[in-house]
Formats: sequence, C-alpha cells, structure tokens
Amino acid sequence: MADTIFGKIIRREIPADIVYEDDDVLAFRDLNAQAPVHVLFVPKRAIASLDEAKASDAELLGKLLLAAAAYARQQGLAEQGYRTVINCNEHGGQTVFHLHVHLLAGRRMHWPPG
Ligand code: IU
Repeated sequence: MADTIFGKIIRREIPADIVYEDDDVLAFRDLNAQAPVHVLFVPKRAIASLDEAKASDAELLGKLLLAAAAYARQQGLAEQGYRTVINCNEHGGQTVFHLHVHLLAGRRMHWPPG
C-alpha cells in the first residue's frame, strides 16, 4: 500500500504527540481533536482500511482494540466511558488510508453519529 502521514509518524520522520507504543501499535494525539481526549491507535504494519483487512490480520486488529481499551482504563476514562471509531473509505469519512482506531473521550458522545 502507499505510504501515508502515519507511516512517517511511525518512522519518526515527522513529530507527533505519542502517548503509547509497543511492538505492534503506536498511539498519538489527533492533531484536530474532536473531544477532550482524541487519540489514534495505528498498527505499525500498515493496512490501508478495514475493507483491506484479511483473516491473517485478526491478531493485529485485536491488539489494536485491546491497546485502546488498556490505555482508556489506565487513563481513568473507562468508567465514564469512551467511543472507538474506525472510519472506512469515502462514505465512512476515512481520510488517511492507514487503518486506525480513534479513541474519543472526556465528553458525552452523541448518537447517531454525523
Ligand atoms: P480518518 O478516520 O481517516 O478521517 O482520521 C484521520 C485522522 O487523522 C483525523 O482525525 C485527522 O485529524 C488526523 N490527522 C492527524 O492527527 N495528523 C495528521 O497529520 C493528519 C491527520 I494529515
């Protein structure tokens, strides 16, 4: 897949406010935060979108969600709650084609989403 801005952040070619890292996952604050807490969890091995994910990506996708949940718990966000979002392709609102999980917290979320 084509490189993206997230690839450059993972390789430390451009700066980001990194809040979590392990062997498979990097998490950093969204530059255009939509909530008091807005962190993006990205797999270091890039998958363009959820639509591109394969059965062989199952473990990596699980790690991504569990990293977001662990971060939320560790930051004291879990009791009040939070939202995780994966946008996919044009109508899903995806703008960066390196799959990522948005973690949004710190305010009450609305439903249905826009
Ligand atoms: P989306 O689901 O693909 O639309 O999410 C992309 C997010 O990446 C979006 O919330 C942007 O604000 C965010 N972002 C960023 O944090 N830093 C960047 O350099 C760029 C986008 I480009």
